[in-house]
Parts: sequence; structure tokens; C-alpha cells
Amino acid sequence: MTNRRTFFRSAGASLVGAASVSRIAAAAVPEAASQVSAATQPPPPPPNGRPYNPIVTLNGWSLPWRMKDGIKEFHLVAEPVVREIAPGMKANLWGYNGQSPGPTIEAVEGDRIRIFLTNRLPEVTTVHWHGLPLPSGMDGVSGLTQPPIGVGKTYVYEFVLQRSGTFMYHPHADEMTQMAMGMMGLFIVHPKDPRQLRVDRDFGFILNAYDIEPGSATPRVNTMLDFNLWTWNSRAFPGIEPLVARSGDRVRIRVGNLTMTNHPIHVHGSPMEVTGTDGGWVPRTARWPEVTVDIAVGQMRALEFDAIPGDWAIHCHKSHHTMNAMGHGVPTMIGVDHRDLVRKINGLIPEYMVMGDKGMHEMAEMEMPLPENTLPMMTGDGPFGPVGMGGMFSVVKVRDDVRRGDYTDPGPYAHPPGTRAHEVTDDVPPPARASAPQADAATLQVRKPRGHEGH
Ligand SMILES: [Cu+2]
Repeated sequence: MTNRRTFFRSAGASLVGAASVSRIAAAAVPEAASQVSAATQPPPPPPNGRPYNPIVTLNGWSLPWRMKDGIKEFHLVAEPVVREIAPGMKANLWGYNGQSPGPTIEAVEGDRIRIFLTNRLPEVTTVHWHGLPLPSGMDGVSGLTQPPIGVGKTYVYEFVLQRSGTFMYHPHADEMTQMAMGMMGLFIVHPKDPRQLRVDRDFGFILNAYDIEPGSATPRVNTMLDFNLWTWNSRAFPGIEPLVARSGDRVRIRVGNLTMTNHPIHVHGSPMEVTGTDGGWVPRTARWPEVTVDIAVGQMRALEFDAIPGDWAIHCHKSHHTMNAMGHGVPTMIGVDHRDLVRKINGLIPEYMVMGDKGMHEMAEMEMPLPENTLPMMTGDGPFGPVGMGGMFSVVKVRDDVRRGDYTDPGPYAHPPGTRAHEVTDDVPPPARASAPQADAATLQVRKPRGHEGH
């Protein structure tokens, strides 16, 4: 096999005879770690190689490596996985090493890395290293730079990481299917000097989307735009964990978009700066302030802000992207008086009720029976009632007493006295409307043109 021969040559190993090759080859490929949990795995410090400050993959984990002759060896396994999208719903996806998205690959600028990809999917695949400068033959485009990786086969990619930044990996073979099934992961290249671009908390996630019919578990892979589950790292709120930080921490959030539409990501509380794109780091003098950063298809953005105490929403600003699957087909009933109709129907079906005539908030308060394996459109509880959110929504939780390296949910924020909106119970005077002089239609017709002539 070509790839095995290439591997031995580059590893500097000598071929000692055909009989022993398969035995050595079995050990030559590092063990593939696998993850069953969808919970955020706090990042371990790098066990060897150059030091770096690891990132926290939201509802994800980082792939361990084996150091061999100064080369970092990773092993990805492309395979069908079951991913919990949020409590109450599991999806049959394709991913890597037990989860979708796959594990985050972290390494350091200047590292030589070798990544094995074993294909346990029912069809061919490849893996493309999105944004990374590398030899053309390592770019992973099926048919163009390499043959497709057959079912059951293992390929090896090897290159040197030339610059630090935020990147992704995903297949470049049948990608409409394979990305609609959840095949993607983050690839973080840390700067050579860990003091450079240092932040206190470094989070990362990929924007992805699925079209899964309520009651089923497998995405429809031919959907082009009309997805019904908008997710971060294949999780929908309230399944997305909070981003926990300590007051005053410099926080970085790296977001990549592998959906089929753009997502304006809005962070409450702290104005932020765009400090990086998939093209590289933005020079300090060229960074621009934002509160909403639009992330186009195939783009990555690194955002940074100084954490201010509180519970701050972070979400996509397309409001239908903070909704889950159930209830998208509900007609608009606002302003429709159907009390009479309901009374008549109740004569036949006592439990019948109509919702939505005063808006949709009651949808969030209701615990309606749902089909098996789906998520209500609006859900999630906060300390003051239903949050009424799903999809691409989470909370930046900033507290004074969070220990360095601790990412556990601190619970709801205790607002200092006098700093929370509250009900006014005094008599509320009627609104004073401005009384403008009434002009009749004839005056307007005469005066309008003359007014313009005067200028
Ligand atoms: Cu969005």
C-alpha cells in the first residue's frame, strides 16, 4: 500500500521484510481515542511538545496525540455516531472518534504533524484542512489531490504547521451529505510563543445545522436551506453549555461556520473586537469594535472581550435560528379573535385550545406533548421564568469568584441590589401624546412644493 510505504519512509523506519510489516504497521498507527459524552471536556495541558494554552471546545474535546520522533501523530476515525443534540433528542450523525463534531486538533506553529484517517463510514471520504497552508497533495480534495479513501481504508496526512490561527477540518468527498451529517471539527494552531496573543479563556465552536423531522433521528441530507435545527457543535439550547469566565478575564471565542447560511453572532454586555479570521490574526491597530459579528459560510472569526460580571446572552441574531424543530409550521394567529370558535370546538373536544393570538410567548410556557425525539421550538428555563430560546443560544456567565481553569456552571447570577429591571406598582399616568397642529389636506398640497422651492 502506497500510504503505508510513505509512512515508513517519512518516519525514518527501515523495512525489515514483508512478514513483519503488517505487525509493525499495526503498532505504527496510533490508537484512536474516542468520546461518548457530549459534555465539555476541560482541556488538559499539553503533555509534551511546545507549551500552549489549550482551548475549550464547547460541548466537545481535544484529540490526544502520540509524539513519535518529534512528530505529533493523531488518529481520526470517520464513523457513524449518535449525538445528543439536547436532552430529549438524539441524532444519528456521522462524525469522528465517537462524536459530531469531531475532536478539536490542537498543535503549535512549527510542529510537524501526521494525521491518520481511518474510514469506517459506509462510503468513501477524505479530510480537508480548511485554511491551513500545506502542500497541495495534503489538501484532501477527493479526485483532485488524492483518490477517495475507501471504506475500511486508512490514509495518512503529514505537514508542518506554518502559522498560528483558527482552522477547521471537514470532508471534501460527497460533502453535501457528509457535512449535513455532521462531519467537521476545529483545528487550532497555537502561536510558538505562548505569551503571544494570550487570553485567559479561549472557547471554540462550529456553527452547524440539521434537518431532522420531529420524531426521527437521521438528518435529511439533500436539504439546501430549510434546516430546522440550528446548532453549535451539534448542540441546541438548552443543550449548549454556558461560557464561564471570571470578571476581568480576557475572553476569546472562535467561531467557524459550516452551515449553508450566514450567522450574525451577537454577544450581550461587553463590546468585542474581531481579532482573527481564517486568514490570520488581525493586527492590533486594524481590529474593529463590534457587538454582532456576521460569520459567512465557510468563515471563521476570533472575537475577544473583557468579561463583565453577569449572565449575558450570546446568540445568533436571526431569530428563527434560536428556535428548535417543533412548531415551525404553526400559522400566525396574532390578532385573530377565535374565542367563539374555541367555545364551539370545546363542545366536541374539551381539551382543545388555540394559541398564538396574543403572540407566541405562551408556547415557551406550555409543556406541550411532543413526538418522540424532538425539541420544542422555544425552551430553556432561567431564574425568572422560561427563556423561550432554542438553537444557537447560550449564556456567557461571568463571576468574580471563578477559579482559573474552572468551567463549571456557576448557576444564575445574583444581581447586586438596585441593578435589575423590576415592576413598577405606582399609578402609571396615561402616555402624553404630542399635540401637533392639524393641517388639512389642501394646506399640505399647497405648502409642500413651495417649501421645496425655497431651498
Ligand atoms: Cu444563525
